[in-house]
Amino acid sequence: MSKNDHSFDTRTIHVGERPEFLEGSRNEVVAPIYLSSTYARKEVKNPGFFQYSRSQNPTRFALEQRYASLENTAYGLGFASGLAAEATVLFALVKPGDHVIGFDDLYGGTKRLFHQWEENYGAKISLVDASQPENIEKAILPETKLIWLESPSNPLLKVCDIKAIAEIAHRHKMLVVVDNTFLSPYFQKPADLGADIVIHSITKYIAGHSDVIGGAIMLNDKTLYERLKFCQNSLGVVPSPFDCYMVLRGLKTLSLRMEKHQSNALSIATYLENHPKVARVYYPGLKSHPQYEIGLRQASGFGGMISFEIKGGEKEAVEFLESLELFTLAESLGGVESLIEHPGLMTHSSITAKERELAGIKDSLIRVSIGVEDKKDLIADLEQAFGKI
Ligand code: P1T
Repeated sequence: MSKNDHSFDTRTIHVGERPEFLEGSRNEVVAPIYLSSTYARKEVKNPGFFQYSRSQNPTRFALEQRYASLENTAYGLGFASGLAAEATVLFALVKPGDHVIGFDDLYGGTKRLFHQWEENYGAKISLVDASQPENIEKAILPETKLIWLESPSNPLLKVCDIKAIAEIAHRHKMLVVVDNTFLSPYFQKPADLGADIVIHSITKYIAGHSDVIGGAIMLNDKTLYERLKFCQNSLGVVPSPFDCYMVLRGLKTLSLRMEKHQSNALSIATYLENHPKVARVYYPGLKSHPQYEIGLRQASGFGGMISFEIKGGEKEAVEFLESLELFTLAESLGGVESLIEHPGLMTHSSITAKERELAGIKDSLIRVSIGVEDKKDLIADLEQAFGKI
């Protein structure tokens, strides 16, 4: 039985941990961190598997095996950040004159990267509301190469039908990229739904402890993998061995963490939905969410991210955020500690106010990454902060 035949929870712990090249010679239960930047060869023309750490490194190799295993794909690639993974996909696949269709609700840094690609490299990008698949179909041009999705999206938690969009894309010979950061492979496996490329900001749930910046690409197609691996090495956008080790370690508790993030989030979303000072709650696990049924069909859970609009505007939102004591006011998400932020002034400030308005990101919007603390303490902190405004 190979390690990849085991269930998801077992694979988060074991895949890659004891690579075959360790067997026989060493007996650590936890694989060491391989820091060497280069590898000796016995013969000039026979370099062996490891040559130079930018091209491949044993700790990264272990992690890439685990990435592939968890997303049910043939291949995994590690990157220095989520944005490094994204830039590599654009570098490898989007040339001047090519067209990309993106979800109109995406992480602000991803939109900023798209704008750079448009301005400096002559690509065309259209952002559409992908929660209605027909909007994708309408935006297709003869030169469209990629469709770029997040589901749920950042920060409005919109859900799109990955399978339906993949069918449209493949009919038109286009590729689908899904950023699976918000659910992690514990709750959703986009490649099983037809996505060609799965992307992660590893910084978030996969590493899980707010102490690593990392990215990943998982995919099945060998030619595409070889192209992306070539670009990973030529651009040099690789993670350090220490960061790879941190992710291998963090991943071992992914299943436990995701369950707790989700059960806390469901209770807190319900609390917020009933709060008199809250105008609207965005959480895919609430029956009131417009794409609740799609989420239920394509994922096994709804995750730990919630956004909500506070009654009032920016002033009330800022007062509320600055009154919290247990929630940490910070960008990022997916760590064990609860984080809270104002998308308009923080994570999505790199796009214009006009673009935020078009995407529906209001000044009263607050985004919460629910941690794994005791939910009673989290609700008590929210309650005292609501009391201050
Ligand atoms: O930060 P980095 O590891 O480079 O990942 C970028 C990224 C990509 N995709 C999604 C869905 C993301 O949320 C992010 C990063 N997001 C934040 C820092 C944030 O607070 O939303």
